[in-house]
Amino acid sequence: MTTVDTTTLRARFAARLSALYGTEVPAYTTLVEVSHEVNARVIERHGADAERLGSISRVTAERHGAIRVGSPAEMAQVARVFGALGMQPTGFYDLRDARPTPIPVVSTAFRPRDREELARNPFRVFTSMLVPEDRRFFDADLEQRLRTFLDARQLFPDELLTLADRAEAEGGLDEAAAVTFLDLAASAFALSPEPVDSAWYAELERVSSVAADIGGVTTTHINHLTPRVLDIDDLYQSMQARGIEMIDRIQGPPRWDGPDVLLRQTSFRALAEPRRFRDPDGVVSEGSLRVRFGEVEARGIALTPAGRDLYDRLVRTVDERTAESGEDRDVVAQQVWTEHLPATERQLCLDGLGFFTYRPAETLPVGTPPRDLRGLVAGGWLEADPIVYEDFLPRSAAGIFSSNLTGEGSVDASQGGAERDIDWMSATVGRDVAAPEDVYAAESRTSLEAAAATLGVTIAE
Ligand code: OOG
Ligand code: NI
Repeated sequence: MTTVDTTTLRARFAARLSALYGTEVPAYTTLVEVSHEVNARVIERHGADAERLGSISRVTAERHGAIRVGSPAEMAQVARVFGALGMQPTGFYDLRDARPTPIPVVSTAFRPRDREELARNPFRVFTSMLVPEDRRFFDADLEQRLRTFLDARQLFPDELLTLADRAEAEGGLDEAAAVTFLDLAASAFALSPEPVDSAWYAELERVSSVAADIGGVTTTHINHLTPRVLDIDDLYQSMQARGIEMIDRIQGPPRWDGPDVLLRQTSFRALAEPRRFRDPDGVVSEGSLRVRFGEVEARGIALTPAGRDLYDRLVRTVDERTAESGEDRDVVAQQVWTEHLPATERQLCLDGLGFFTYRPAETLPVGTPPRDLRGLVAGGWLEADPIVYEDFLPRSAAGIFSSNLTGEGSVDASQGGAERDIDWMSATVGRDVAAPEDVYAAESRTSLEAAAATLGVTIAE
């Protein structure tokens, strides 16, 4: 019996979700088409250089999904489904203190962590869960009713979870079981035709439309599925040229002449989708909800903690200068970047701001190699290859959530919030939630140790 291994399962699942989402949100198909055109143009312009942060086959298949669940029990089940696909919880994001609009969720991203696995298929899913215990959003009575509602629903059928556990334990499934697993998994994320209880949905919507999207219905669904492009400015213009109205800017770092870092994202709001509603008198009527998205992203180099601190400082500087001068944010950001960030990838590496892997240079200099990383790179002993940023940005995530809101919601800042952090998330999913910077640092260190061993040096730092 042929075994469908973890990697193949993940690739097939990503392709299934993409096909499903395309039938649900037709503008997504346009977005994918335009992304392919943009990527082909970049490859034509820059050749092999364009693939420095990922091969064209990886980038073409690359997607991130966003889903939302309601409770720790549901989160733990999601972890099992993604565990079967080789996707591990990575990073912790608390959107409850997002500005300008707090969102009552905390999140992690399920993704492969291993470089080779990422190269084969980098599918990742930003997964958020409600915090009904947070008094800033939900009073005791609403919390109680919300939890009762969430406890009564089942997002993932038992058969799916059993197959997921088997796939994870055995590193794959035979073809027949794989087909069943993929069918069940994809349909768990499809939009349900079940009528929405309109009074319950509206009550939650008064708190937050994200709360209603999660806790107002008995199923979950993909909120968006995001392709990756090699030139997001070209993509933005090309979509507008096709008559699709984009949000007013690209989020994250600006376009500039230096190295791309972290993540740039932009999106359009999907059209309202027909949904059925059940009114308090039991009558079912046709209505619509507008909660889904077309998002697209371009990825850059992962930043070290020092690089990330600098990034956060630059973002604040851009905020301040934009507020003071009234100039366009993108123009200001480009100036600030040019003033403070190294203009080359090599300098980003030498300044310890970006994460890189290292390998011995093809032609080594003569003499004795120095014993420090900087000296080895500067002296031409080591070649540095950038590590691509595989995670998310809290501020952009908050932006995506907010552009999704139908109303302002209501937050009572005088109330205490429930404590949530990465350790709480680890306990909830029953797996270690890794901090992204630790994953990048380990990869960088491993490559450096191997390269140093080849050169016969012991790094002194
Ligand atoms: C998730 C928003 C975060 C991103 O790309 O930053 C996100 C959501 O809307 O559920 O997907
Ligand atoms: Ni997203």
